[in-house]
Amino acid sequence: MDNEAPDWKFPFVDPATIKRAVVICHRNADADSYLSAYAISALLRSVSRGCEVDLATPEGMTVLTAKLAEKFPHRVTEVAAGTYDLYVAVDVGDAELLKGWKGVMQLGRGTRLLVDHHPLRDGSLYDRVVVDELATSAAEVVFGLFEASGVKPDRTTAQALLEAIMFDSSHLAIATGSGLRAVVKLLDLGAEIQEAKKDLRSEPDYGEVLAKLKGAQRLKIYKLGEWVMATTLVGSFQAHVARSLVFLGADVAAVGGETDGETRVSLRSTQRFAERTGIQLGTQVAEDVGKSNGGHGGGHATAASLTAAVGEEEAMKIIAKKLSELVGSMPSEID
Ligand SMILES: [Mn+2]
Repeated sequence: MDNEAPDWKFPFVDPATIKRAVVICHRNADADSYLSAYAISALLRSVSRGCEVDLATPEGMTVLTAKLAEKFPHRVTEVAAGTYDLYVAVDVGDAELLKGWKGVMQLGRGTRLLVDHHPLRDGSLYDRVVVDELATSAAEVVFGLFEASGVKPDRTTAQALLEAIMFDSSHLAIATGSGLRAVVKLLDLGAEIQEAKKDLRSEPDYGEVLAKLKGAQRLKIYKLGEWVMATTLVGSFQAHVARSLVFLGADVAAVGGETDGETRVSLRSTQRFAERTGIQLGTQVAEDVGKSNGGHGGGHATAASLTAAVGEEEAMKIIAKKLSELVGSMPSEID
């Protein structure tokens, strides 16, 4: 090999060597993960003509993502078929969320990339990582790859990126300057905000409605110093229920449930709680509690989740204890 190898842009290897690639979402792909993967596939096929790209969704996708996948169609595979020259994991956070694809990537001969906006905890699976923790969506990072490559996304790809950014930024409410700049450029490329809002609207899901109302019925309220913590148990939709409890006024919410022989817990807090206490739910609570109880965990400052090998009641006690240690105040239950 020539010592003065050219400085390849994305995918950071000679594109001519890539005949077959796979872009992998996190388990139960959400809109940001799927649409970012959809756009990466378009970028790959434009820098490596004739390259065949699979899009992988380990354990399927959410209801909204399935609807978006009809508008932004791509060949999707849940499990690996054959070998790949390139693996691109997108929006995954913890590599465990790649499920069976983690092992496939470890054994595969292809180049392994990560494109993400979650804090990187362990990059050992990848040959190269492109992570921007300040981005509110993986799609912003993907758009950055288009710009660095000098490739203009077509109108459909620009629309997909806009919808992913809007999905992950609460319709731009929490978008940062760089996110908004990306949005303006996508609009210039033909993407439309109204169309995005319409596409991201989802029909109420009966199971989700019941989970939220049952979660409210079983609610426990605690005072942690000056903060209000809400906890509850539901069999599914833990993340939706946790978000609803914060919407109702809790400073921090923990929602657990036992599914498929493991306990899953979703954590949410307000921005105000994160800023005043300095508590990062992803690294300081979810990762710590998950790891020390036979599971995994991770996420962002105000939104995180974990799995644990202890019962749901026990998991909630451990989380309450962890949060009270971090806040520096014993929990007192309000009835
Ligand atoms: Mn995301």
